[in-house]
Amino acid sequence: MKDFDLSVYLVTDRHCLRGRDFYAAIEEALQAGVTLLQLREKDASFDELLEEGRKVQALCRKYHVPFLIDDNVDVAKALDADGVHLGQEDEAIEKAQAALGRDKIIGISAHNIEEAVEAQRKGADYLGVGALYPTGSKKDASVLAPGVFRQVVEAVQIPVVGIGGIHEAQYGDVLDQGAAGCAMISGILGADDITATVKRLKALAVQHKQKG
Ligand code: 3NM
Repeated sequence: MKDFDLSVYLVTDRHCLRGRDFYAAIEEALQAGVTLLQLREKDASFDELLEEGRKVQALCRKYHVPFLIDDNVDVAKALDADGVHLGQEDEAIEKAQAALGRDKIIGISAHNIEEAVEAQRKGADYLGVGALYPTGSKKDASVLAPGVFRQVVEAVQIPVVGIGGIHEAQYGDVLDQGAAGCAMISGILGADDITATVKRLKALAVQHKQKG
């Protein structure tokens, strides 16, 4: 049984660190309570990803946080990561399931109801849906039309996380639209105070759960 908590989901990007050390910033976020981590380093080579991945995975294990790899099933397999996050490439899910086995977490990016329903049918464990707000962290991200996020959440039974331009100020609104959590780069790694921010996000998630 896959057990994961999407509520405060950290996606890495070494370009969003505001001068901080990559591993120190990640460890600070994990220690403060991030619930899931995705290594997403678009300009890293296979070998760099393996090397970085090993270090980040060790940190994740220390804090008992599942460790996912963006877009690279081979690296996920080599590291025995807890899962992958994939885009909309043909047969992405089938290939990942074949390579990694059925007990790994597979997240899929979806941008509309059709993609979301199809990803669920093929066995995705969760969906990342965005961009919800303008973001400087992904050049080709386009902001979804109002209402699409909620429609996607209502169209599927698997959990959905919001992504794209989400900071503390938007976090509660995204949960109110039915999200199981938010995936964030700059909202965490670029925060003035990573520890305080993650702790406040966690508190908001708990409050939201209690609200029902
Ligand atoms: N995917 P930040 S937006 C990795 O829309 C990613 O699918 C997106 O970074 C999508 O939290 C995005 O700094 C960037 O906005 C998220």
